[in-house]
Amino acid sequence: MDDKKIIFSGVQPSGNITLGNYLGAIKNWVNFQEDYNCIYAMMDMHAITVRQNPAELRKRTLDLLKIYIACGIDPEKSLLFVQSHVPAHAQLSWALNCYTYMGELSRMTQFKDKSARHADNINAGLFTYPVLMAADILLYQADLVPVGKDQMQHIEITRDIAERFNSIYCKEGNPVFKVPEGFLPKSGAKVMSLQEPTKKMSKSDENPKAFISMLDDINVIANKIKSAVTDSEGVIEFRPDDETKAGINNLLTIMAAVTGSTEEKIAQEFAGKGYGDFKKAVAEAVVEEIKPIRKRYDELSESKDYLEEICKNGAERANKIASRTVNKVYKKLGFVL
Ligand code: AQP
Repeated sequence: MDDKKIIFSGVQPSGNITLGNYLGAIKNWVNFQEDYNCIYAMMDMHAITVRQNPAELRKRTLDLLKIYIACGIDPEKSLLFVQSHVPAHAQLSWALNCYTYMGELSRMTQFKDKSARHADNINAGLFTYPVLMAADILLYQADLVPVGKDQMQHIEITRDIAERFNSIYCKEGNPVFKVPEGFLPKSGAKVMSLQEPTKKMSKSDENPKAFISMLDDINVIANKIKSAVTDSEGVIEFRPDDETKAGINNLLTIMAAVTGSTEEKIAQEFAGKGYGDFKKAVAEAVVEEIKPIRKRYDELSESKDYLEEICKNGAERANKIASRTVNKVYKKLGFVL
């Protein structure tokens, strides 16, 4: 490996990828590829913390790889792999479980949200999800983890676990784990639901009108934006601290993230215009962004062998890097090697 810094990130194939996943994470991954060693995974092991249909999970995992590539992740530049192809994730996760406290895990917002939404299946995996995520990141000695805002709490606990482990076992310096930093995009770090704009846009939302899937039909995307919940004030202004403007704030954020402008500038451009015109413009901008991605995605659907080859090569390379970290950890723990 050269001396470039390391980026690690991933998405779980727990549903069709949303505009939120794209703007909060994947879109930003593309830009890192020149200056960093980038590692991006399909996080299928995380997806089973809620019940999945096996055939759909298998399909969505490969669909996710197609989306990564269609969005501009280049398999020649970035290391792409399926999480379950690398046993070290489960191995390190178990070890780190023994260095993570119940109290820390019970404070995690995602655990609280998901256990409320899946009250019939509050499994141990849902509770220890952040430990597996810590293992994902620490295995590759990542410097930077580009994520959406909802995952920042999990980056914090990853840092705590890494620092704790290092302080117990690496007193003489030479830490086992690099302590990673989270990285948020300027706009789009938290894209909200189109129907309940005080809630995050999620791919597992039961209401399909609440989220835009990157695989939605182009007309469906435009219609979902046009029927997004706003307010009755009729004023296009960016007021991030005003909950009554959550719908308009969200559309401004989406437009800013897609165009590379800022919410304030866009609000100025649309000052005095009606919500109908504004929604139409947001829909057009989003469709323009997604259209070429869809085209490339459809082309990739014809290239099964190419995708399988990427997964195979990715798994080989990832296994090599990850098993090095697991060996270091096992040695520190006192396991017989
Ligand atoms: N609404 C969002 N806005 C911005 N970023 C988002 N991310 C998720 N939702 C938004 C970011 O996308 C990356 C991948 O997320 P994930 O699939 O690993 O898990 P998640 O955060 O739980 O995403 P979802 O869509 O809400 O999935 P479900 O419904 O299965 O729980 C992460 O970087 C995340 O921050």
